[in-house]
Amino acid sequence: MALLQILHYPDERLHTIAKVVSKVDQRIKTLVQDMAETMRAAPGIGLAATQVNVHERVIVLDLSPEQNQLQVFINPVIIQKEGEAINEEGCLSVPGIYDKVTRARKIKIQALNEMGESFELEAEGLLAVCIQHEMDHLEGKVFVEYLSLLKQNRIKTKLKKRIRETL
Ligand code: K1U
Ligand code: ZN
Repeated sequence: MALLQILHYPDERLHTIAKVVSKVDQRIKTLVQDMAETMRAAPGIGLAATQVNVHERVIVLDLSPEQNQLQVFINPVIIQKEGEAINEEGCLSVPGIYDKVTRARKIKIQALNEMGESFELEAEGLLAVCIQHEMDHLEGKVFVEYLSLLKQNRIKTKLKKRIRETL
């Protein structure tokens, strides 16, 4: 397994739209394992392939306290949405920034698992928030883009300053 580098906002590569995975082969299985290791090491509860500069429709999540219940979503599609909920979000690509985002309260998704098998899942609460947040990454969207332009510019300035200070 390998630790992958996580891209940081405002890196333009975070705005790439991911391609559909045509075959769940050994390359995708290795990517899933590397993404899981990278997410757990960060530490985080989710990761989209876009964040590690791989522009294919792959998401990993682990919301368990022991970090031992990996959930894999390949080519995820939202097939039902219900209601609205506002939740505080964070992002490994926007370190140290947390803010409220409005999303669907309940969703039903269809995806492939790491064996290439199709499944459907109903989600609400943190699971629904994370799935929608990670699916946005696959569309090239970062959660701060739901915030006002003033907030987005402040975040960009802060993160660029942090990058300069670490060089
Ligand atoms: O996409 C990402 O960068 C992962 C992100 C997922 C997420 C969390 C909360 C709301 C929406 C999306 C994170 O994992 S941020 C870090 C985090 O939430 C966390 C880290 C350690 C322990 C518990 C939570
Ligand atoms: Zn994120």
